[in-house]
Amino acid sequence: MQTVFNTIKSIALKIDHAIKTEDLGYSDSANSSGEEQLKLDVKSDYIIEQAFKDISIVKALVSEEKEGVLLLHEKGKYTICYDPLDGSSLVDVNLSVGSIFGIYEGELTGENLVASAYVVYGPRIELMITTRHGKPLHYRAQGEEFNLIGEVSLQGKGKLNAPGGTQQNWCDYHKTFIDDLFAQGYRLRYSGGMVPDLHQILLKGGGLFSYPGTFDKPEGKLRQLFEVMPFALMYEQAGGQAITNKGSRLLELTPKHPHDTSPCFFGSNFEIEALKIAYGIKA
Ligand code: P6P
Repeated sequence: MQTVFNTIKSIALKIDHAIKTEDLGYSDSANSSGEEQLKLDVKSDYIIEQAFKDISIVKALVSEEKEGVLLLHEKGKYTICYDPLDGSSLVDVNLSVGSIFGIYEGELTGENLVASAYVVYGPRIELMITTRHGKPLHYRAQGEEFNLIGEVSLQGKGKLNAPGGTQQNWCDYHKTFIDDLFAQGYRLRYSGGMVPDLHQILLKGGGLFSYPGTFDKPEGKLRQLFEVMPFALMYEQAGGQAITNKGSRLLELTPKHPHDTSPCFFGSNFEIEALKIAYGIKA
């Protein structure tokens, strides 16, 4: 597994360089979700594929930017599902973006997610890594080296509220719940980039990130394999919760298609328990 993490560190340095030096324009292609691809999306995907292709413990790759499964090594142990540059449309307004990695052993289901990692490309390059054991580990790049900053834990209750999705398409009880958090004094922290938005809540002690089912996207927008479940593992290992709109753990999801999405809620225990009440999941 350490080989995978070391490879992610080298990927992070290469993608950060690409962000800072390469063309921000659109390519002439679309990804498997039909979204226009930036040249940076394609370049970041290429960097990741090239980095893992000679790592024998990596059986296959599944990219948010492509259809299907890329088989690398028949006898490999891990399948890595990744979003190469999540929130890439924010690069041209100079906001932070990120790469997300889910490391699966066996079938691509939540229970087989054995580790996850994400990289934040911001004023500094930051890396978060977790397995099923222990707290997430926070690293910061200094030149070509990643220095360990420490373990990350969520407090029981936080102060930040990151409400995703188009508000006019929220259901009434979701809007009431979100507005009530603000009425309690929660601070709005939402950039439209999942990685920096969830990173901020983790590092600032807690709160809630929500991307609900909406009238236009009943199954939510965020992808189970590449986005939702890797962060669900991070939040659970940090002492928080990560659930669906039905109250089940996101790590119990079993995607039918690699690009399946799910409504998702990540946060400290207090906020998640309050959401369960607002959603009628618990009394
Ligand atoms: P909305 C970026 O496009 C992304 O996939 C995530 O990084 C982010 O959390 C979400 O979409 C933002 O979506 O609908 O709130 O703009």
